Amino acid sequence: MTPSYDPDNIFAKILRGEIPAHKVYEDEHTLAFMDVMPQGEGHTLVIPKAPSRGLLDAEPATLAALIASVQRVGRAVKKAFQADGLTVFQYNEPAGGQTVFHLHVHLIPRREGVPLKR
Ligand code: DGP
Repeated sequence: MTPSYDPDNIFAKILRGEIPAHKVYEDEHTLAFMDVMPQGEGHTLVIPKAPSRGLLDAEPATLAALIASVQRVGRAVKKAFQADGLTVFQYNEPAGGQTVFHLHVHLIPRREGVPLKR
């Protein structure tokens, strides 16, 4: 069974302003900030403000707001880093690669011929 949402996760603390983050976009429902362990230049995370653990427990309205921000932030980071493309991915639960248990989407601007760091 999937554990319930833990309000002490690191992204919830960023949302509450308890720990710092390099924020690049914010609206009523979402926040975007730079990843502290970037797999490429411009690696950005977009999160909903609603307390969802992952994709599978999120409300449809939360996902609608999230994907709209992913597109908006994705366009901006691709332009800002003069990228040729954009990689977007998202993990769920430890077996799925998730390490921070507040729903988040990774955005990495990509240049032709430049691999991700890991
Ligand atoms: P994952 O749960 O595997 O999708 O990855 C979580 C990502 O969050 C990972 O790329 C590193 C990043 N991260 C972890 N802790 C912090 C933090 O305190 N601040 C920021 N900005 N990013 C973090």
